[in-house]
Amino acid sequence: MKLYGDPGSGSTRRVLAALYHIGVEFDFQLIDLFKGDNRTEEFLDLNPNGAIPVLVDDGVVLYEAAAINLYLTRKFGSTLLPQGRDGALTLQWMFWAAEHWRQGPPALFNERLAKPVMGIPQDPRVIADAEASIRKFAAVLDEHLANRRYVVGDGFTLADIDLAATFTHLARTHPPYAEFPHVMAWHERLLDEVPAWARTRDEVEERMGALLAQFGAAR
Ligand SMILES: N[C@@H](CCC(=O)N[C@@H](CS)C(=O)NCC(=O)O)C(=O)O
Repeated sequence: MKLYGDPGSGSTRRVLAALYHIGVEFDFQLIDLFKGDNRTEEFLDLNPNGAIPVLVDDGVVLYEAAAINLYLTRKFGSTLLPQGRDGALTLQWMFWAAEHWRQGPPALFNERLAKPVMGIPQDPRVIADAEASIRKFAAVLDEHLANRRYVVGDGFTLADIDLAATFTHLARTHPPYAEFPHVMAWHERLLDEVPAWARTRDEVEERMGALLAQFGAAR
């Protein structure tokens, strides 16, 4: 089994967290977006979108982190996708994360991290729209988490992974999550209680630190 990605990428992190949590052995191939590794003919054959992560296993080539994680949970029978009703709720939150929750944060990544690194001026309107979207959906998640330790049931699932992924560049992109105490407390709990989540956070920070130092950018 081989994963193509970058430990600094929030989407790659979702799959790495699942692999570590399940405890699967795998090979890792770094796809450095800044070097254009995602635009080579070889990589585009795996994912014509030129995006990471990609998993190759036994002749199966998969892109989209959520699809890869669903494949892994089925292959290894992991509780990351619970049975029955909680399984349906896990899927509900994964789709919600893709359709709503993860819309604003990539815009903040572009405006507050990528553009300054490339010397391009920020667009305050894009930032305002992204923050409005984040606040709208964070209010829903905050209420859901008011009396819960995890997003679904009483354990870590793919729903937590897909939602918590937007915390990956928190220190660099400043989404207004601090206004939502239950969301903040849930994310802290994941870092405290789920070793795979803390490990991927550390790997993100190490990779981003090296990348930003390379570009001479302040973190
Ligand atoms: N919906 C995809 C998103 C993948 C994605 O956008 N990956 C980013 C890195 S986090 C990427 O490869 N960007 C490079 C590009 O699209 O050119 C998933 O969940 O896997």
